[in-house]
Amino acid sequence: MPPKPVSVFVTRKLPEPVEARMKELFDVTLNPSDRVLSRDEIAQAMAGSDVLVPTITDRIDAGLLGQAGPQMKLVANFGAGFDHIDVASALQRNIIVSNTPGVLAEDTADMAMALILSVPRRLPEGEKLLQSNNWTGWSPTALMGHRIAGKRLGILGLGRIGRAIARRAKAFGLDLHYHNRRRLHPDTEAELGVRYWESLDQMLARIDILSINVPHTPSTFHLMNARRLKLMKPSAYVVNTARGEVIDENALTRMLRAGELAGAGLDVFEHGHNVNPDLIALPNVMLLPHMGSATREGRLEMGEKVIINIKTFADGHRPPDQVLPSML
Ligand code: 8YV
Repeated sequence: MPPKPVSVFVTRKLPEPVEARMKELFDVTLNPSDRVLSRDEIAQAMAGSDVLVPTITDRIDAGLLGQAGPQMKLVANFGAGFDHIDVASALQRNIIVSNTPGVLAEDTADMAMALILSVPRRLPEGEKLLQSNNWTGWSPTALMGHRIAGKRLGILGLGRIGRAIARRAKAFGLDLHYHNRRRLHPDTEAELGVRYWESLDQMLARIDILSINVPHTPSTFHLMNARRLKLMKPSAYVVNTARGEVIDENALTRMLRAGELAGAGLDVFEHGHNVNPDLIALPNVMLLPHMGSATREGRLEMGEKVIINIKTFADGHRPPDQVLPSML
Protein backbone atom coordinates (compact mmCIF):
# COMPACT_ATOMS: atom_id res chain seq x y z
CA MET A 1 0.00 0.00 0.00
CA PRO A 2 1.42 3.46 -0.86
CA PRO A 3 2.16 5.66 2.18
CA LYS A 4 -0.66 7.97 3.32
CA PRO A 5 -0.15 11.45 1.83
CA VAL A 6 0.61 14.19 4.31
CA SER A 7 -2.50 16.19 5.27
CA VAL A 8 -2.12 19.92 4.74
CA PHE A 9 -4.52 22.67 5.78
CA VAL A 10 -4.19 26.01 3.98
CA THR A 11 -5.89 28.96 5.71
CA ARG A 12 -6.23 31.37 2.74
CA LYS A 13 -6.74 31.14 -1.01
CA LEU A 14 -3.38 30.81 -2.80
CA PRO A 15 -2.64 31.32 -6.53
CA GLU A 16 -4.25 28.62 -8.65
CA PRO A 17 -1.02 26.87 -9.83
CA VAL A 18 0.14 26.59 -6.21
CA GLU A 19 -3.13 25.03 -5.10
CA ALA A 20 -3.14 22.69 -8.13
CA ARG A 21 0.35 21.40 -7.28
CA MET A 22 -0.59 21.01 -3.62
CA LYS A 23 -3.58 18.88 -4.68
CA GLU A 24 -1.25 16.62 -6.67
CA LEU A 25 1.20 16.15 -3.81
CA PHE A 26 -0.79 16.33 -0.58
CA ASP A 27 -4.12 15.54 1.00
CA VAL A 28 -4.90 19.23 1.05
CA THR A 29 -7.78 21.29 2.46
CA LEU A 30 -8.07 24.66 0.76
CA ASN A 31 -10.06 27.80 1.48
CA PRO A 32 -11.59 28.76 -1.89
CA SER A 33 -13.65 31.58 -0.34
CA ASP A 34 -10.47 33.19 1.06
CA ARG A 35 -12.42 34.12 4.21
CA VAL A 36 -10.19 34.82 7.24
CA LEU A 37 -10.82 31.76 9.43
CA SER A 38 -11.83 32.02 13.07
CA ARG A 39 -9.57 30.89 15.87
CA ASP A 40 -11.83 27.86 16.42
CA GLU A 41 -11.64 26.88 12.78
CA ILE A 42 -7.84 27.02 12.86
CA ALA A 43 -7.77 25.10 16.14
CA GLN A 44 -9.90 22.39 14.53
CA ALA A 45 -7.57 22.28 11.53
CA MET A 46 -4.55 21.95 13.82
CA ALA A 47 -6.21 19.16 15.74
CA GLY A 48 -6.59 17.08 12.59
CA SER A 49 -3.86 17.96 10.05
CA ASP A 50 -0.15 17.20 9.80
CA VAL A 51 0.79 20.57 8.37
CA LEU A 52 -0.76 24.04 8.69
CA VAL A 53 -0.10 26.70 6.03
CA PRO A 54 -1.03 30.04 7.62
CA THR A 55 -0.48 33.59 6.44
CA ILE A 56 0.06 36.89 8.18
CA THR A 57 -3.71 37.16 8.81
CA ASP A 58 -3.66 34.17 11.20
CA ARG A 59 -2.40 34.53 14.76
CA ILE A 60 -0.79 31.21 15.66
CA ASP A 61 -0.18 31.76 19.36
CA ALA A 62 0.72 29.44 22.24
CA GLY A 63 -2.96 28.76 23.00
CA LEU A 64 -3.65 27.55 19.47
CA LEU A 65 -0.45 25.53 19.31
CA GLY A 66 -1.56 23.87 22.57
CA GLN A 67 -4.65 22.58 20.76
CA ALA A 68 -2.62 20.99 17.95
CA GLY A 69 -2.98 17.24 17.63
CA PRO A 70 0.07 15.00 18.14
CA GLN A 71 0.28 14.51 14.34
CA MET A 72 0.77 18.26 13.70
CA LYS A 73 4.47 18.62 12.99
CA LEU A 74 4.92 21.59 10.67
CA VAL A 75 3.64 25.13 10.36
CA ALA A 76 4.72 26.11 6.83
CA ASN A 77 4.06 29.84 6.72
CA PHE A 78 3.15 31.47 3.41
CA GLY A 79 5.26 34.59 3.98
CA ALA A 80 8.71 35.65 5.12
CA GLY A 81 7.79 37.39 8.39
CA PHE A 82 6.81 35.07 11.23
CA ASP A 83 5.88 37.54 13.97
CA HIS A 84 2.30 36.20 13.90
CA ILE A 85 3.53 32.76 14.98
CA ASP A 86 4.77 31.89 18.47
CA VAL A 87 7.79 30.02 17.15
CA ALA A 88 9.25 29.38 20.64
CA SER A 89 6.03 27.63 21.73
CA ALA A 90 5.95 25.64 18.50
CA LEU A 91 9.51 24.44 19.05
CA GLN A 92 8.68 23.42 22.63
CA ARG A 93 5.96 21.24 21.17
CA ASN A 94 8.30 19.83 18.51
CA ILE A 95 6.43 21.62 15.78
CA ILE A 96 8.75 22.98 13.09
CA VAL A 97 8.03 26.41 11.62
CA SER A 98 9.17 27.34 8.11
CA ASN A 99 8.81 30.54 6.07
CA THR A 100 9.46 31.83 2.54
CA PRO A 101 12.52 34.11 2.71
CA GLY A 102 14.33 35.64 -0.26
CA VAL A 103 11.65 35.49 -2.92
CA LEU A 104 9.94 38.73 -1.92
CA ALA A 105 13.01 40.93 -1.45
CA GLU A 106 13.10 42.48 -4.93
CA ASP A 107 9.36 43.17 -5.04
CA THR A 108 9.30 44.71 -1.56
CA ALA A 109 12.36 46.82 -2.42
CA ASP A 110 10.56 48.09 -5.54
CA MET A 111 7.62 49.11 -3.38
CA ALA A 112 9.87 50.85 -0.85
CA MET A 113 11.57 52.70 -3.71
CA ALA A 114 8.18 53.67 -5.14
CA LEU A 115 7.24 55.22 -1.77
CA ILE A 116 10.65 56.90 -1.42
CA LEU A 117 10.04 58.59 -4.78
CA SER A 118 6.30 59.22 -4.45
CA VAL A 119 5.96 60.97 -1.11
CA PRO A 120 8.68 63.66 -1.40
CA ARG A 121 7.50 64.32 -5.00
CA ARG A 122 3.87 64.54 -3.80
CA LEU A 123 2.46 61.99 -6.25
CA PRO A 124 -0.61 61.16 -4.09
CA GLU A 125 -1.57 64.86 -3.92
CA GLY A 126 -1.14 65.26 -7.67
CA GLU A 127 -3.29 62.24 -8.40
CA LYS A 128 -6.02 63.38 -6.02
CA LEU A 129 -6.06 66.83 -7.63
CA LEU A 130 -6.65 65.29 -11.03
CA GLN A 131 -9.23 62.80 -9.82
CA SER A 132 -11.18 65.54 -8.06
CA ASN A 133 -11.47 67.44 -11.38
CA ASN A 134 -9.95 70.49 -9.68
CA TRP A 135 -6.79 70.73 -11.76
CA THR A 136 -6.85 74.04 -13.57
CA GLY A 137 -3.57 73.56 -15.41
CA TRP A 138 0.17 73.85 -14.95
CA SER A 139 1.65 76.46 -12.64
CA PRO A 140 5.32 77.14 -11.90
CA THR A 141 4.73 76.96 -8.16
CA ALA A 142 2.21 74.12 -7.96
CA LEU A 143 2.92 70.88 -6.11
CA MET A 144 6.60 71.50 -5.62
CA GLY A 145 8.12 68.54 -3.85
CA HIS A 146 11.69 67.76 -2.98
CA ARG A 147 14.53 66.44 -5.13
CA ILE A 148 15.53 62.85 -4.39
CA ALA A 149 19.12 62.94 -5.71
CA GLY A 150 21.60 63.97 -3.05
CA LYS A 151 19.29 63.33 -0.10
CA ARG A 152 20.36 61.05 2.74
CA LEU A 153 18.49 57.76 2.95
CA GLY A 154 18.76 55.87 6.25
CA ILE A 155 17.99 52.18 5.98
CA LEU A 156 16.96 50.68 9.28
CA GLY A 157 17.74 46.97 8.85
CA LEU A 158 20.13 46.06 6.05
CA GLY A 159 19.02 42.49 5.38
CA ARG A 160 17.97 41.12 2.00
CA ILE A 161 15.28 43.76 1.43
CA GLY A 162 17.37 46.62 2.84
CA ARG A 163 20.22 45.73 0.49
CA ALA A 164 17.90 45.50 -2.50
CA ILE A 165 16.67 49.01 -1.61
CA ALA A 166 20.26 50.27 -1.27
CA ARG A 167 21.10 49.03 -4.78
CA ARG A 168 18.09 50.84 -6.23
CA ALA A 169 18.57 54.01 -4.17
CA LYS A 170 22.20 54.33 -5.26
CA ALA A 171 21.06 54.57 -8.88
CA PHE A 172 18.75 57.46 -7.89
CA GLY A 173 21.70 59.37 -6.42
CA LEU A 174 20.74 58.98 -2.77
CA ASP A 175 23.44 59.14 -0.12
CA LEU A 176 23.13 55.83 1.75
CA HIS A 177 23.27 55.25 5.51
CA TYR A 178 22.24 52.27 7.59
CA HIS A 179 21.77 50.96 11.07
CA ASN A 180 21.74 47.25 11.77
CA ARG A 181 22.09 44.97 14.77
CA ARG A 182 25.29 43.68 13.20
CA ARG A 183 27.62 45.73 11.06
CA LEU A 184 28.15 44.35 7.56
CA HIS A 185 31.53 43.26 6.22
CA PRO A 186 33.48 46.30 4.92
CA ASP A 187 33.52 44.79 1.41
CA THR A 188 29.71 44.58 1.40
CA GLU A 189 29.48 48.14 2.72
CA ALA A 190 31.83 49.33 -0.03
CA GLU A 191 29.95 47.41 -2.72
CA LEU A 192 26.61 48.88 -1.64
CA GLY A 193 28.08 52.30 -0.91
CA VAL A 194 26.51 52.48 2.56
CA ARG A 195 27.75 54.19 5.72
CA TYR A 196 27.16 52.41 9.03
CA TRP A 197 25.77 54.14 12.11
CA GLU A 198 26.19 52.23 15.34
CA SER A 199 23.80 54.67 16.99
CA LEU A 200 20.33 54.65 15.45
CA ASP A 201 19.58 57.92 17.25
CA GLN A 202 22.52 59.66 15.61
CA MET A 203 21.59 58.37 12.17
CA LEU A 204 17.97 59.50 12.57
CA ALA A 205 19.01 63.08 13.29
CA ARG A 206 20.96 63.30 10.05
CA ILE A 207 18.85 61.63 7.38
CA ASP A 208 16.20 62.99 5.01
CA ILE A 209 14.33 59.74 4.38
CA LEU A 210 14.04 56.69 6.65
CA SER A 211 13.25 53.27 5.23
CA ILE A 212 12.20 50.69 7.81
CA ASN A 213 13.27 47.15 6.95
CA VAL A 214 13.60 45.32 10.25
CA PRO A 215 11.34 42.43 11.23
CA HIS A 216 8.86 42.89 14.07
CA THR A 217 10.31 41.27 17.20
CA PRO A 218 10.01 42.16 20.90
CA SER A 219 13.12 44.32 20.49
CA THR A 220 11.87 46.21 17.41
CA PHE A 221 8.33 46.85 18.69
CA HIS A 222 7.94 50.66 18.64
CA LEU A 223 11.64 51.01 17.89
CA MET A 224 10.50 54.19 16.16
CA ASN A 225 8.74 55.60 19.21
CA ALA A 226 7.87 59.26 19.80
CA ARG A 227 11.31 60.01 21.21
CA ARG A 228 13.13 58.65 18.16
CA LEU A 229 10.69 60.17 15.67
CA LYS A 230 11.38 63.53 17.33
CA LEU A 231 15.09 63.12 16.61
CA MET A 232 14.34 63.32 12.89
CA LYS A 233 14.37 66.60 10.98
CA PRO A 234 10.92 68.16 10.43
CA SER A 235 11.73 67.97 6.72
CA ALA A 236 12.26 64.19 6.85
CA TYR A 237 10.10 61.38 5.44
CA VAL A 238 9.36 57.92 6.85
CA VAL A 239 8.81 54.87 4.64
CA ASN A 240 7.73 51.54 6.10
CA THR A 241 7.37 48.33 4.08
CA ALA A 242 8.28 46.01 6.98
CA ARG A 243 5.84 45.83 9.88
CA GLY A 244 3.58 48.52 11.30
CA GLU A 245 4.41 47.59 14.88
CA VAL A 246 7.95 48.98 14.45
CA ILE A 247 6.50 52.54 14.49
CA ASP A 248 4.35 54.12 17.18
CA GLU A 249 1.60 54.93 14.67
CA ASN A 250 -0.21 57.41 16.90
CA ALA A 251 2.98 59.36 17.54
CA LEU A 252 3.77 59.35 13.82
CA THR A 253 0.26 60.57 12.96
CA ARG A 254 0.46 63.39 15.52
CA MET A 255 3.83 64.51 14.22
CA LEU A 256 2.80 64.40 10.57
CA ARG A 257 -0.28 66.48 11.40
CA ALA A 258 1.77 68.98 13.38
CA GLY A 259 4.35 69.37 10.60
CA GLU A 260 7.08 67.84 12.76
CA LEU A 261 7.73 65.36 9.95
CA ALA A 262 7.28 66.08 6.23
CA GLY A 263 5.50 62.91 5.14
CA ALA A 264 5.20 59.15 5.25
CA GLY A 265 4.84 56.27 2.81
CA LEU A 266 3.40 53.24 4.56
CA ASP A 267 2.56 49.77 3.25
CA VAL A 268 2.00 48.31 6.73
CA PHE A 269 0.17 49.49 9.83
CA GLU A 270 0.33 48.88 13.55
CA HIS A 271 -3.13 47.28 13.73
CA GLY A 272 -3.29 45.45 10.40
CA HIS A 273 -6.10 46.78 8.22
CA ASN A 274 -7.52 48.92 11.05
CA VAL A 275 -5.66 52.00 9.93
CA ASN A 276 -5.83 55.11 12.11
CA PRO A 277 -8.46 57.37 10.39
CA ASP A 278 -6.44 60.47 11.34
CA LEU A 279 -3.52 59.02 9.38
CA ILE A 280 -5.73 58.30 6.34
CA ALA A 281 -6.99 61.90 6.39
CA LEU A 282 -3.52 63.43 6.09
CA PRO A 283 -2.46 64.90 2.73
CA ASN A 284 1.26 64.21 3.13
CA VAL A 285 1.04 60.41 3.22
CA MET A 286 0.85 57.58 0.73
CA LEU A 287 -0.82 54.57 2.32
CA LEU A 288 -0.95 51.17 0.64
CA PRO A 289 -2.84 48.01 1.63
CA HIS A 290 0.20 45.81 2.41
CA MET A 291 0.98 45.09 -1.22
CA GLY A 292 4.80 45.23 -1.06
CA SER A 293 5.25 41.62 -2.14
CA ALA A 294 2.05 41.34 -4.16
CA THR A 295 3.36 40.31 -7.57
CA ARG A 296 2.17 37.22 -9.40
CA GLU A 297 5.78 36.04 -9.74
CA GLY A 298 6.48 36.54 -6.05
CA ARG A 299 3.32 34.78 -4.88
CA LEU A 300 4.09 31.78 -7.11
CA GLU A 301 7.64 31.60 -5.74
CA MET A 302 6.32 31.85 -2.19
CA GLY A 303 3.94 28.97 -2.95
CA GLU A 304 6.79 26.96 -4.45
CA LYS A 305 8.82 27.48 -1.29
CA VAL A 306 5.92 26.39 0.91
CA ILE A 307 5.54 23.23 -1.22
CA ILE A 308 9.28 22.48 -1.05
CA ASN A 309 9.26 22.96 2.73
CA ILE A 310 6.31 20.57 3.16
CA LYS A 311 7.59 18.00 0.66
CA THR A 312 11.07 17.93 2.20
CA PHE A 313 9.53 17.52 5.65
CA ALA A 314 7.20 14.76 4.39
CA ASP A 315 10.22 12.96 2.94
CA GLY A 316 11.81 12.93 6.39
CA HIS A 317 14.19 15.86 6.05
CA ARG A 318 14.49 19.28 7.63
CA PRO A 319 12.59 21.91 5.59
CA PRO A 320 15.12 24.22 3.89
CA ASP A 321 13.46 27.35 5.29
CA GLN A 322 13.08 26.21 8.87
CA VAL A 323 12.85 29.11 11.33
CA LEU A 324 15.66 28.40 13.78
CA PRO A 325 15.83 29.52 17.43
CA SER A 326 18.81 31.74 16.50
CA MET A 327 16.49 33.70 14.20
CA LEU A 328 14.08 34.66 17.00
C1 8YV B 1 3.34 38.78 2.60
C2 8YV B 1 4.98 39.88 4.21
O1 8YV B 1 2.54 39.15 1.55
O2 8YV B 1 6.02 37.82 3.78
C3 8YV B 1 5.84 38.72 4.55
O3 8YV B 1 6.37 38.73 5.67
O4 8YV B 1 4.96 40.81 4.91
C4 8YV B 1 4.07 40.01 3.06
O5 8YV B 1 4.66 40.78 2.08
C5 8YV B 1 2.52 38.18 3.69
O6 8YV B 1 3.21 38.02 4.86
C6 8YV B 1 1.95 36.85 3.32
O7 8YV B 1 1.63 36.08 4.46
